[in-house]
Amino acid sequence: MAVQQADRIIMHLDMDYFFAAVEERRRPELKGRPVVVGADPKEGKGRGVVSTCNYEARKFGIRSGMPISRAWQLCPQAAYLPVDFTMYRDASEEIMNTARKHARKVEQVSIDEAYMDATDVGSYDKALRLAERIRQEIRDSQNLTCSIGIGPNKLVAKIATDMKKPDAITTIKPDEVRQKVWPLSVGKLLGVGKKTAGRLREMGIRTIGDLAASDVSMLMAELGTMGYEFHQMANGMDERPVEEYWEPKSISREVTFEKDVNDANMLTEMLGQLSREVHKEAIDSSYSFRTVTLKIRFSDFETHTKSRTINITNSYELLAETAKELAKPFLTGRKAIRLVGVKASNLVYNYGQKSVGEFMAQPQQETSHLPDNF
Ligand code: DCP
Ligand code: CA
Ligand code: CA
Repeated sequence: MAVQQADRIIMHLDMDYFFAAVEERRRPELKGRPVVVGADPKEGKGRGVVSTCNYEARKFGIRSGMPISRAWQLCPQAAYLPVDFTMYRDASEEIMNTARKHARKVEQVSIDEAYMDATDVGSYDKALRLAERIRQEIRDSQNLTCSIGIGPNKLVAKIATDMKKPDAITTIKPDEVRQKVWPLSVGKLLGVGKKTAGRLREMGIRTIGDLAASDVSMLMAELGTMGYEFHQMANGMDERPVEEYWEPKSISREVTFEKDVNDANMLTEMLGQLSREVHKEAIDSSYSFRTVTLKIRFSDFETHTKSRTINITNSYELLAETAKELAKPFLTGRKAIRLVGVKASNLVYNYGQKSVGEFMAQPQQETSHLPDNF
């Protein structure tokens, strides 16, 4: 029987024109002028891209990710500033600390963005008041504005944030998904990029409502498991939890033999069994993985670990085969083995269902040239 998840209230917070806003705060004389943060424009000959720009610059058509030379063409009179990542990260930390004061669970998902689980406040009215307090406190303590979305899950909360910006709070209750989300373009859904949007358009699907009304088996025939996932999302379904710590996770099993083992067949069989258990946990918790690690400890406690990174997968065969291959050099019979272990890491959460879609590897679309640690 499927477990019915309790109704949740999720908030999504996103800072307004973040890098440029922090720059405006440092130099108030910039306020009201177009401000572009990014590569040096070198009077239009610069290479590199726009990180972000304030809303005045957006009126000229400047956007994140655009070549800086193009931005210069559109608006040479803007203030062009280099990226000062340390300063933005400091501001980000303060903002996340403010959020943590108010919400029991906070999951930071990028430098200027976080989900909060506000289920325990009990109602959408109270969640709205909480969001107002958070927005006010960020404004008072940081002198920066943010936008907050409130909804029954991460997906809807994020769509809510994007509906009204800057400096706004938007609520989408479960019974408002139809009215507020369905008219939006499919491109608003996680994982629907230009290419997929184009394919959907060819199928006559433009809005999220069109997608929700489409036949799911037809979508799956066209798009595979992604078709199923998009259909779920279009119907406002998203079970992903708010996870407080974004720690690199792994799933592992190991066994210490009662008596040291020297029989390669028996060891190979044990690796198969351990892989079976690791695989089951990965599937049960909707994870795929990229890295397989083998651990071997000999009778004299000499211990080795060996890892291999493969294409993202949730296949038992690939896991077991990789573990066995990694073990081969150790199964020479030279020394008896005391312990073997198998670990799957580099986990990727499978949105919605237990399948692998390419979009899972890129849950965020805004990482263009941020350093790797963000
Ligand atoms: N960023 C970047 N390169 C991109 C996109 C974003 O360097 N292609 C950086 C600069 C942004 C920050 O990440 O300030 C946050 O990105 P957002 O997508 O949230 O955009 P902004 O906060 O700048 O604007 P908005 O008010 O639309 O959220
Ligand atoms: Ca933002
Ligand atoms: Ca953001």
